[in-house]
Order: sequence, then C-alpha cells, then structure tokens
Amino acid sequence: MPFSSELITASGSLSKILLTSPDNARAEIYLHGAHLTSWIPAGGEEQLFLSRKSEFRPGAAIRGGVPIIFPQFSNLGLFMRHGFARITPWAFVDAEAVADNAVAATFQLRDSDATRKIWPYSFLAEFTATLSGQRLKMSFAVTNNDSNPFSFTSALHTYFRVTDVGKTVIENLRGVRYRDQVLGKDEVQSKASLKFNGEVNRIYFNAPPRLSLREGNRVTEIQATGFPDVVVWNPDAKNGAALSDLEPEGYRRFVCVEAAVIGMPVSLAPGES
Ligand code: TA6
Repeated sequence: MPFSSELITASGSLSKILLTSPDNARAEIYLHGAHLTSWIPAGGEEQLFLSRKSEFRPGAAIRGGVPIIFPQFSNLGLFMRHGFARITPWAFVDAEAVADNAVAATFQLRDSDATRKIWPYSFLAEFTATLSGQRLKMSFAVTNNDSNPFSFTSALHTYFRVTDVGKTVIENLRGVRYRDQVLGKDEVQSKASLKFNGEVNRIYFNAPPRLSLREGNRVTEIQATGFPDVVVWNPDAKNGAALSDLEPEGYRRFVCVEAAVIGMPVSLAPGES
C-alpha cells in the first residue's frame, strides 16, 4: 500500500492533514500550529491525548496533541508565553515516502508582520512528522533569515494519552537536576521512577536521551536528540479544573513529556540553522 495524505476541513473550520503510512500507521496534523493531534501506530490505538473541550480557532492553542513551543518556553523570557508558533497557521509543504517504509509530512512557518510584532526577527521554522509502524519521529528546525543573531527556547509539548495518571511513571530520570516550577526551586531526581501524586511541573536539564513512559505493561519509549532538556507536566485535579479547555477529569488522562531546549537557549547567527 502506498502512503496517503489528505487535506480536509476539520474542527473550527481549520484544515488538517490526514497522514497514513504504507503499513497503516496514522497521524493528523492541523495547519494551525503544525499541531499534531493524533498518532495511531500500525495496528495500535491512539497514543496522544486531545481534550474534548479544546478550542479550534485562530489565535487559540489546541489543548492536547503536540503544541510546538517556539520561540519562548513558558514565561521564561520577555516574549509571548509559549511563543506564537502554536497559534499561527503554518504552510503544508509536502508528504513524501522516505526510508524504512515511512511517510514524512513537512510544514513551514516564516516570519510575518504579526510574528515580528511579537518577536522581531526573520526566520524559517520547519516541522516534519515521520510515521511508520510503531514509531513517530518529529523534527523541528529553525533557520535565522535575519541580519541580526537571535536566540530562542523551544519544546515539543507532547500530551501522551494514559488511562490513569496515578498509575503512570516516567523512568530513567534518576540523578538529573530539575527546576521544580511548583515549588520554585532546583532539586535532583532521587527516585528511579517519577510518579504523579499531585501537580508535577518540572524542567529536567541535560536529561538522558532515552526515557520510558510506563503504565502497567504498556511502555512508550521516548528518545530525543538536539533537545537536551525534558519538561514533565501534569496539572492535577484542582489546576486541571481551572483550565477552561480541559474536559472534566481530563488531567487523569495525560502526561506531558516534552523534548525541550530551555536551560541553554539556541543561538543562531544570520544564515545559521
Ligand atoms: O510545559 C508545562 C507548562 O509550561 C505548564 O506550566 C502548564 O501551564 C502547561 O505548560 C500548559 O500551558 P498552556 O499555556 O498550554 O496552558
């Protein structure tokens, strides 16, 4: 079977690409934010959480899937919280067959009057989702098209779907220094497994490149290169209820594990990628 990609009109009249690999893995990516909202491995089930109360409209961020955070993570800087990439329409470039029986869909975002009002630089950002079998690969690249250098922070803010956050752990973070954003202080991970017994909002710096997300027998292997940090987030019941676009009890059904570059922002000279 060849791969397929189809552009359809979806929630909120926004457009999305339905992507299917030759071995029948599937993904959905909105042009709004180049936001991946669904990933179903071949013969498998949905791996990403998407809130039933999510907004789908220009200017708003989709709650769930994989928001692309660029050019600023959270409030850690002078610019817009979590950046503008997730609330801006991207261009779909193409979908093509690549090695290992996979299909790759590429999206681009360039600066505009609107983005330069928020962040005064000329740039090209490119997001590629590569899909086959049991694997989803996401690549994010930025080119400095400006005459001045710039720096940025970024994350692929992935909402992994779980059945019960209380039965979910993340493994392989022992010994890693983190900023606890709830307590506002730095700590070192002492336990082998990170559990979710309440609000968790942490930036792990220089984390190992491979982590596991485990719920019972179900294990998701997470691997990152070029993103040295990892953000782990779950809001808990109280903070989750305060999010207007999160469905009731929605906090139970996801854990965010985010490939991130925060501690050492990426600096690009003019022309560099
Ligand atoms: O990545 C964790 C985080 O920065 C949390 O602080 C939490 O607020 C989350 O992102 C979601 O942010 P959002 O702007 O999408 O509500």
